Amino acid sequence: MRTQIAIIGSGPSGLLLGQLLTGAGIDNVILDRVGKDYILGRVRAGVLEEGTVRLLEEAKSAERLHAEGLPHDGFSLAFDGRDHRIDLHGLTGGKRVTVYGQTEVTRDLMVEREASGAVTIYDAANVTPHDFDGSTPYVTYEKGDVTHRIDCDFIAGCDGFHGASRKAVPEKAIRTFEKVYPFGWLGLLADVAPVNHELIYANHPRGFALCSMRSATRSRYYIQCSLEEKVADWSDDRFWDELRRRLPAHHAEALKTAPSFEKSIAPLRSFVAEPMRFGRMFLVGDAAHIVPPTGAKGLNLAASDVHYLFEGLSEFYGDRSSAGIDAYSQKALARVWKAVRFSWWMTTMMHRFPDTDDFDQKIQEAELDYLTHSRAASTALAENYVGLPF
Ligand code: RFL
Ligand code: PHB
Repeated sequence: MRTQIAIIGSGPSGLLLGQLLTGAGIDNVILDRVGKDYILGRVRAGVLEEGTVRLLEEAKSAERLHAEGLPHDGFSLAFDGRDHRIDLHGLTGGKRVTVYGQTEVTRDLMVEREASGAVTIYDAANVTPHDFDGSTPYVTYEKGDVTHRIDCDFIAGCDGFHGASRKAVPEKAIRTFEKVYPFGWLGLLADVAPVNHELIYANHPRGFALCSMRSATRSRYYIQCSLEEKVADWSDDRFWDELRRRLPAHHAEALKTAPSFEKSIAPLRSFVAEPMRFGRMFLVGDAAHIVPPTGAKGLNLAASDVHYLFEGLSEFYGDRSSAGIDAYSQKALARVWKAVRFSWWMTTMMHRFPDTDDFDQKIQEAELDYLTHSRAASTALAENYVGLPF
């Protein structure tokens, strides 16, 4: 088989890139090591920046998002028993975010891809990029007992943090930066009305908590937990009790509960691989970088990478200029590092660290106090939360 762009990974990065390329008449094939249902079973991000929504519109996959997504003009920071609202809309001159689950984004992109007739190969084993250092790269994969080969012009590594693309790069060609946090998030999904119409990020002596949602009838809640915790040890009742303890009293009293239908623990990590281009292979999204979910940036960064790469590839095929693909890594990384900084900062400000001493604790409290009483500081938070321009 031959295509122009072989895309490894059918998560939001791969699917969004695929849709934009197909729309521009650039042939592409997507390969994923798992099946469609498995991908749609993953519960992840919930908050979309305006730039991400714009790209989904460009990919003709935003109809349901506009009908069902929830526009949010602000969120709450809760600490010391109180709520402090961050007025995203007012502080950023009219910007907002949209609450719409990653699962739904993925589903919408898959539906559009199927309608377009573009090829997706699910359950492809041992997907491997080859010869991206030269001018004739190709990808191999196994299906049944047969090894297949796809020749292409470029490879897009959209295969997430544990994917094969980054691992195929020789060690001396890549530099990585990493920070692993000493806790995780235990998340729960339940069909019950959210405790508040906007998100609540809570800093509490017992640990961080986040009240988010997927719709007016589906809530997504998280609590900070130790990395040794096992999901099996967390009954729904234990989760609800712990969440209540970490919220200001008026929210704790208003919290409605229902049986959960998903519970999982996610570790928190900051990670960046540099550069994001290796000859004719590009890394995109989580394949190149990971942020802790506190700033809601992971999926949105994947979208901005896709934007830069799509621009570069369009220029390559349209104007026969490689200026755009040559600038991809530098442009993407400049935005990535700002989101890495923001996510690290918000994580540090909102969580309890096991080795925090009294001094660190006082600094955290002063930071929250300053943030919520200074318009300049609130504006900096809001500007990053709604997403830096791309
Ligand atoms: P994905 O989604 O991991 O998709 C990668 C795809 O590649 C496939 N794959 C392979 N295919 C072939 N061969 C291989 N060897 C392969 N290895 C992997 C996988 O099966 C998969 O289908 O990466 P992508 O597309 O770059 O998308 C990134 C986002 O998924 C991620 O950044 C976000 O989910 C992060 N995130 C959040 N981001 C936000 O912008 N806002 C949020 O509110 C937000 N909340 C979150 C989050 C992530 C979380 N977890 C679980 C890590 C909340 C949580 C709890
Ligand atoms: C979510 O709804 O899953 C979510 C929302 C905001 C975050 C992280 C996750 O910062």
